[in-house]
Amino acid sequence: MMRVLLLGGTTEAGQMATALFDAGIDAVYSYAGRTKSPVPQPLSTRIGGFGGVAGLIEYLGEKKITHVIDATHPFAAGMSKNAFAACRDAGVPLIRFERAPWAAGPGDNWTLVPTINEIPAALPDPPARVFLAIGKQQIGLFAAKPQHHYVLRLVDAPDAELPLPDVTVLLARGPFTIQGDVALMQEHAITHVVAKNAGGVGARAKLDAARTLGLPVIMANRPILPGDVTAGGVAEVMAWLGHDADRGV
Ligand code: 3Y8
Ligand code: NAP
Repeated sequence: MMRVLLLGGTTEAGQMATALFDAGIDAVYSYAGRTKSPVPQPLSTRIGGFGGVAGLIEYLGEKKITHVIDATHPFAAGMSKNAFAACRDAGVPLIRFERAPWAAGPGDNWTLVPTINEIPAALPDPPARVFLAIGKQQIGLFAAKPQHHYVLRLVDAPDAELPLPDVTVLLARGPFTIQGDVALMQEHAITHVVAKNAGGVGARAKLDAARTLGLPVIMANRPILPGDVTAGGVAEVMAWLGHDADRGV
């Protein structure tokens, strides 16, 4: 009997959840528990870590999971690596949902750096006004460049003092719009935009807004993830499960 574990936390995972639900497939949606009130999903939902690879192997056995879909964010490298190792050791088939990385187009002024760690060094020395749209997990890196005014966009209010002397915090959860991001950048007189190469649609607006305003973007490339069984879309994953998305069970 098929039972799917869907590792979520992205727009595409939400789309995957709807397809699984519509096909009547027994599936559970998994959030890490990073945000206070995650978007509800049509599937039964679990929240929180598994307890590393060993914890995930135990979960797969206990819940009799027959397939795992890794639809986590391209920067959720820890989860993807754990899922790969646990599924390999437990002999459970795994597919990773891979959204295409963004590529610069005409009018874009992007500086690509290998990882988030290299972003502060790519910022100018004279004081600038930087839109930091990378969430809050790596904010500490920017304490190396305290001279800038940072505008931070977070999902939840920070629970601790931010390590930046000159910062404005905006609370918002995506997906975002170009108009909204143009207005935000104008209102805060942004001179530089910082982003992760997340791909997908939910975080794309700020790049189009930056192009509209002729602003430079400093972007971190995504980590290399294990496993070569990947899918670029919901229908491909459903076919991998042996279900045609539009035919249902
Ligand atoms: C907890 C689930 C949906 C999913 C929506 C996508 C789109 C909007 C854009 C900006 C960039 C950022 C951040 C972002 C986006 C979608 C998607 C995406 C970027 C939620 C969610 C969870 C998270 C975790 C959160 C991280 C943070 C990253 C904010 C829910 C809303 C910056 C990534 O406060 C924290 O600790 C936040 C942590 C991981 C990155 C970071 O390092 O701080 N996402 N985001 C998931 C869980 O618990 O498992 O609350 O509903 C999901 C979404 N965030 O169904 O509509 O699919 O990417 N999320 C980035 O891309 O750079 C915001 O502001 O422009
Ligand atoms: P991460 O660094 O890759 O993973 C750290 C640990 O968090 C994992 O080892 C696991 O804990 C737990 N975890 C992560 N995703 C989980 C999930 N979907 N279900 C259950 N446990 C999970 O993760 P992250 O980058 O902090 O991302 C956390 C969540 O936010 C993910 O759902 C991801 O899709 C979403 N998200 C992340 C980003 C981003 O920029 N990183 C952007 C948008 C959405 P254990 O080891 O205890 O199992």
